[in-house]
Amino acid sequence: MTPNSPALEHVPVVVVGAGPAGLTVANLLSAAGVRCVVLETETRQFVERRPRAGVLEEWAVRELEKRGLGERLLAGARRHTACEFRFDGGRYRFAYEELTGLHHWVYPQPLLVSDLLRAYADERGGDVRFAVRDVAVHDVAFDRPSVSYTCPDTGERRLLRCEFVAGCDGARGVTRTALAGGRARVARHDYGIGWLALLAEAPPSTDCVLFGVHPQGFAGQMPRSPEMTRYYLQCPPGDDPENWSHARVWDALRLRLAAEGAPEPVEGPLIEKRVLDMHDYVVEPMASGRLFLAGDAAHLVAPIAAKGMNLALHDAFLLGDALLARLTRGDDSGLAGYSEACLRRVWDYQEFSQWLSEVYHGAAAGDAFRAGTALARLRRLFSSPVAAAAFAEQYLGGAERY
Ligand code: RFL
Repeated sequence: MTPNSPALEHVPVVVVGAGPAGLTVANLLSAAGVRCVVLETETRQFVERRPRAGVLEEWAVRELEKRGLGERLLAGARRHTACEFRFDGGRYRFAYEELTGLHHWVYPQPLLVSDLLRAYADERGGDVRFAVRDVAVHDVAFDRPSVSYTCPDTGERRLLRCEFVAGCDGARGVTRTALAGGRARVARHDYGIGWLALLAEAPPSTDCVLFGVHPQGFAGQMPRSPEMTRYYLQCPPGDDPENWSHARVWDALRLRLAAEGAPEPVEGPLIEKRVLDMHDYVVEPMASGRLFLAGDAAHLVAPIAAKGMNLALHDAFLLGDALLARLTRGDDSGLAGYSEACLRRVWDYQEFSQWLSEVYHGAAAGDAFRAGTALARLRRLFSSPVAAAAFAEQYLGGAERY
């Protein structure tokens, strides 16, 4: 090493990103005694507060529990057994647990991230480096890849030499671009729709998720806690959140979620207001050489069906297990089949989100034909037990095989 070269360390695995995917991989490794370093561009306080997802599928929670990561979640999460559709002025409760025996768990993503950080960093003394800058991945085509970054305290450039890199840095990360020199295929889908995503400091008006299908646009209510509710309002893509005053938001929610005999949304301060342009992508394959992507770094699913965090966890379980098999037993089979095993569920969930998008947005498409077929899809859920069972299975991610 020359005096100007970056400070060098060796570690078996570098995990880029301290979201649900990266922290789950890190926990699996550290629980088995395999060292890793997690690099994160934000501060700990920021990642523990960033509001996002809230709906977890039962298989994901069971898997966290099996790995000793579910205790706090099971103590604090709420079980949801039904959702409600509102259309044509009526309310239609869809009791999915009765159909499948499965339910959703509602647990805000920042709480899950805190639990995972506590288990990895506080309880096991795992290495997470927050607020790092200029992360770059090198030489993933070779046996000794490395990851470099700038240390926030000293401004010094550091180099971590490793055997494997887990790219868990989300939709805006850098690891995706290091895949096979940028030659991975990225399949994209743009819905041409925006959602105004809102967090209200107010209790939900009902105990369950609400989907309002209305000619003026979709509206959704997702309870997060007894004091906090997430709402969505369909809007033009690229809309400015400032176009949505407090009064306009609550008028639109009342209108689009209105139904005979239904309580109105409970008004409260809006502590988050941002426009999401609804789009999806899938990177194929999710791995190249010594780099393995997991979660939003590899695939984005618009939050239409609340699938993103579940997929991130699914990847992380597979990747953690596969890395352990390789590093502790020399068994390469998990890593070899990793991308394919993840993508089967990813594509299934993408297809379901696309199907559901038409149900939510068809009525407001300004096209009588699309409005008619979207309504037919909705009615079928409440008239055909077979259609209802199929929907419930997809909504809960409960298929026996993907
Ligand atoms: P994350 O959570 O984005 O974590 C990535 C981490 O990497 C850091 N990072 C970097 N670190 C190092 N170097 C770099 N160059 C870096 N660049 C970025 C970031 O700071 C971050 O800490 O990705 P991960 O782990 O893959 O997890 C994915 C989930 O966060 C995401 O899929 C869900 O939030 C999606 N989603 C939902 N999913 C569900 O399953 N159920 C839901 O109910 C649900 N609701 C939602 C959602 C996403 C939403 N937004 C904001 C798009 C609701 C919303 C509004």
